[in-house]
Amino acid sequence: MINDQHPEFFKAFSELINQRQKINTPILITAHQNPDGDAVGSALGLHWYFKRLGISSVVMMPNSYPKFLDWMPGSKDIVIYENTPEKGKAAVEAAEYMFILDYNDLSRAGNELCDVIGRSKAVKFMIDHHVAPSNCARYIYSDAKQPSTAQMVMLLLMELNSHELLGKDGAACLFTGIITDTGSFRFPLVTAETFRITAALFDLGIDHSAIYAHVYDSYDERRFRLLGYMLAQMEVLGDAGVSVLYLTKEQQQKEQMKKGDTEGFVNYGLNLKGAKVAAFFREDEDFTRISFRSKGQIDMNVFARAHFNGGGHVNAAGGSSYDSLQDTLTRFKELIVPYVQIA
Ligand SMILES: [Mn+2]
Repeated sequence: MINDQHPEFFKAFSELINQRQKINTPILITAHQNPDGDAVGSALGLHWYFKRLGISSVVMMPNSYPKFLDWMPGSKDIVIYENTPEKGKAAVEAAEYMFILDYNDLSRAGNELCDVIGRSKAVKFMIDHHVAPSNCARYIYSDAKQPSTAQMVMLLLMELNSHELLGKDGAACLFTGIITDTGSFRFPLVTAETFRITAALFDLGIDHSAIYAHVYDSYDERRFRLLGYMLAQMEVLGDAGVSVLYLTKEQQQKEQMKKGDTEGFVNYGLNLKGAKVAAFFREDEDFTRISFRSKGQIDMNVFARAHFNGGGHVNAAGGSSYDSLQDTLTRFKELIVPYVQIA
C-alpha cells in the first residue's frame, strides 16, 4: 500500500484532491525529455483523472512526443516547451502544484526547462520508477520495482477508490504507458499486480486492440528501411551473448529519418537466441546516442553510468558518447564482454 510505504506522499495527494476548491491555478503535469509512452500516458492519465474531479491541469513535455502517441486523448493540448517556451514558462510560474512523472531528477527535463522548474515555488509531487531519485520534489512516490509510472498512477487512484474517474480516455492513456514500458507485459518487473490493474483498466472500457494497433502497427516505409540497414549490419559477440546494433549518420540522412523512427529498435537485439545484452548506437550530429537492454541480472544502469554518461533501469538504460561511432563501438565491445562474464 502506498499509504504504508509513502505515507507523506499519500497524505499530501489525498489532501490536494480533497481540498481541490482551494487550488487557484492549473496543476502542471510534466514528464521527461524525449517522452515515451509511459511519460505521455501517465501524464495524460492523471490529467483525465483531475479533469473529472473538476481540477484543471496542464500537461507539459520538454520536447515533442513520438507520432505513434498522437491519437491519445488529450495529446493535442500538451504544451511542448521546446516549441513554445514562453507559454511553458508562464505555466510553470503560475503553477501552485506540479507533478514530476516518470523522471526523478530535474536534469531529465532538459537543459532549459530544468532551470525553470528548479526556480518554481510550486509544491512538487514526484511519481517515478527509476533508480536513485534526487530530492527535487516535496512529496516523493518513487519505487524502482514498479514496471511503469502508469502502473503507479493507477495504484494510487485505486487505493483512493477513485480510479473509475479516469474514464475510458484516462484508462487508455495508462494502458499505453503500461504496455510500452513492459514490452507488452514481458519484462521482469511485471507482476500479478500489473495484470490486476490492467483488468481494472479493461473494466473502464478500453479498446486494447485499437490501442495496440495505434502503438505497434504505425511504421512508415522509412522505418522499415532503417530497420533493414540496422539488422543487416548487426554484430554478434556470440560467446558473450551480446548483439551490437547501429545506424550511421549517412544512413539516417539517406532515409530522412525523423524523430521516433528508431524507437524500440534496440529490442530486436534481444530477439537473438542466447542474447543477454543488446545495444543500439545511433550516430547523431556530434555524438552518438546509445540504448542498452539486458536480460536477468546484468545491470545496464550501472554500466551506462560508469562508461557512457547515462543511466536508467537494470534491464533498460541509455547513454551517449562523444567519440566517433567506430571508436564508441570498439570501446563498448571491449567493456561489455568482461562485464557480462562477471554478472
Ligand atoms: Mn517509465
